[in-house]
Amino acid sequence: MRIDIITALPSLLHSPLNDSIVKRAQTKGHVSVEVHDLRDYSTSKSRTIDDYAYGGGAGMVMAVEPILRCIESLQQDRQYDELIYMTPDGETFNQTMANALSLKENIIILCGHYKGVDERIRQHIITKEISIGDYVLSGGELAAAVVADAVIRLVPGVLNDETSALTDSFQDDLLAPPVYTRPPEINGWEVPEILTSGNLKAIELWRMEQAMERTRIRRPDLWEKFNQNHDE
Ligand code: 6GU
Repeated sequence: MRIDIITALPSLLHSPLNDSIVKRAQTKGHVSVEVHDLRDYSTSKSRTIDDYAYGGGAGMVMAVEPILRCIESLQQDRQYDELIYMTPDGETFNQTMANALSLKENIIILCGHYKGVDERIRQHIITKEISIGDYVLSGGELAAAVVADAVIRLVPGVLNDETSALTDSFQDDLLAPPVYTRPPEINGWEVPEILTSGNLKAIELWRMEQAMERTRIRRPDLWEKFNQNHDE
């Protein structure tokens, strides 16, 4: 899979995409992530990418031309399955969207800034608009890093048995059960006996019960969804 991220602030993306699982996914060749500085596609000497809003009012608008030039140059080399715009008024990101995006071959992620991009880019170029939740960030970069991380770890081959996504929270509409490691007791705090029993069937059952109980108490909305899917 290839992910091209277009941004006015490339440095905000370098650190989150160059560590841990996301870095390993790139070195192992499962994914390549390229960050593009929108200013490189400006036509002005001062590398401007924004302009005043028509109709007046506070705040600048990201102009059509640099974005078009950048996207068109990327499209010369490959076809893109999805052109995503990161914006607080997009569809709220979730694990289902992450799963779907992890199956795509090539995607572009455009990070919004200032008052956003000229509406014509959204109307004619963008195929999907994503928000990561109901709060406002200074720009789409951190949101793009969140989406890229969630997607990359799901790309086939990226995770091994130990880090398998199958046991993640949300993967089956349930939160993950609690986990413990050595020592078996510290400060009088004990590991649940069943986990040291060696009874694999009983442990699996206990984890399922814990996951269900946790979901019921913490996320009644997910719990309802889980029950609907398991009623049929
Ligand atoms: Cl995608 N962008 C910005 N600026 N703020 C956000 C967001 C995106 N998602 C949630 N808040």
